[in-house]
Amino acid sequence: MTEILNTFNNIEIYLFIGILIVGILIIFFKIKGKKLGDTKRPESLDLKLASTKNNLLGKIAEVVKLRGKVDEQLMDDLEEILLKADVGVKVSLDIIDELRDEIKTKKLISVNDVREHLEEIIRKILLSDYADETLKLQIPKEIPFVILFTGVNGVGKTTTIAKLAKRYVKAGRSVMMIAADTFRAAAIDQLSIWAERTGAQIMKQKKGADPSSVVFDGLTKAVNQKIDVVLIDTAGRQHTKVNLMNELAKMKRTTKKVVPKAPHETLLVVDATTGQNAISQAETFNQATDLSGLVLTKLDGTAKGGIVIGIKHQLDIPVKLIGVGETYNDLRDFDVNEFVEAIFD
Ligand SMILES: Nc1nc2c(ncn2[C@@H]2O[C@H](COP(=O)(O)OP(=O)(O)O)[C@@H](O)[C@H]2O)c(=O)[nH]1
Ligand SMILES: [Mg+2]
Repeated sequence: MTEILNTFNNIEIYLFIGILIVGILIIFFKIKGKKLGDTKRPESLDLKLASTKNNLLGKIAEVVKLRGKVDEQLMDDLEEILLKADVGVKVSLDIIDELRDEIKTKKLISVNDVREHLEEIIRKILLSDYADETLKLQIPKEIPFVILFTGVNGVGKTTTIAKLAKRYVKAGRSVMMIAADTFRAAAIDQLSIWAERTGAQIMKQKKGADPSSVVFDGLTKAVNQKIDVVLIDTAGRQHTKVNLMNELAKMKRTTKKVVPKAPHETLLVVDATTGQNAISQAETFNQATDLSGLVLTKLDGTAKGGIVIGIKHQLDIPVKLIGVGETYNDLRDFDVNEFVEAIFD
């Protein structure tokens, strides 16, 4: 009898231990799964651009439904949506003019047809504006590949440099950051931290040093050490705008003394959330220094992504990179087809 009881107890104990092990395994894999999730794949672009999509296509659909008929009021309402979404004045007018033409020639009477044509016009403009562009940053045969970053304070220059450094280091390239924003000590410190975190080298001097001399020393060292990619961080502010522009011009001349074809890219970083302000910054900087492209940051969570549609049309400077968040994964090459798909599909 006691033997039977003992066996019974043993079975219970084995069962208990078995359940315990299974439980521990489940918890272990759950925690492991969470850890893997931290280095998750980049989120899809349509999620990042959801606010823009709602603000543009969502509003267009709403107005079309509310209005219900094709008339002047509808045209005005649609134009207002484009302007409010920061598509830009010129391109908004062009889009509406073309829509009027199509309504006339194709005798459109249904509001849904009008909506479809409007979307098609926007899509066409974007695709044709970028038809001849090669946007991907290319490391030339002769290194170093030198990128000069410009832009006013707070737009995301330093963060973009960090993201790009990480991208190249991950791809096995050597990277040097040059701290040519010598206007603020904090800027030099911030860049140093990012260099350490990303595994890039850094060339820096003290606050107030001549930015061009930092650039000269950095590039000379980069050439000697056969560094693949050099990322130059510049100040967003000077005592006057003229000072700032002169300084940028001098820095450009200096890069050419060391690497004749440099800078291979002169990128202006602009903050998408500032809307039309970003366009006027691009105009000012482009007058002072030939820009090869734009980096449009903070497109995540802003409804002002319409700026992408207008900026190339208005200024003929292509968007080359977009910032859609604060992690390393959140700097993307701008791909017009992907953008169009994210907004329209
Ligand atoms: N949400 C979001 N924030 C960004 C992005 N790019 C930069 N930021 C933030 O913008 C702020 C200013 O960036 P910083 O690189 O210091 O600007 P800088 O003055 O131009 O060098 C920081 O808090 C960044 O984290 C982006 O693409 N999305
Ligand atoms: Mg900075």
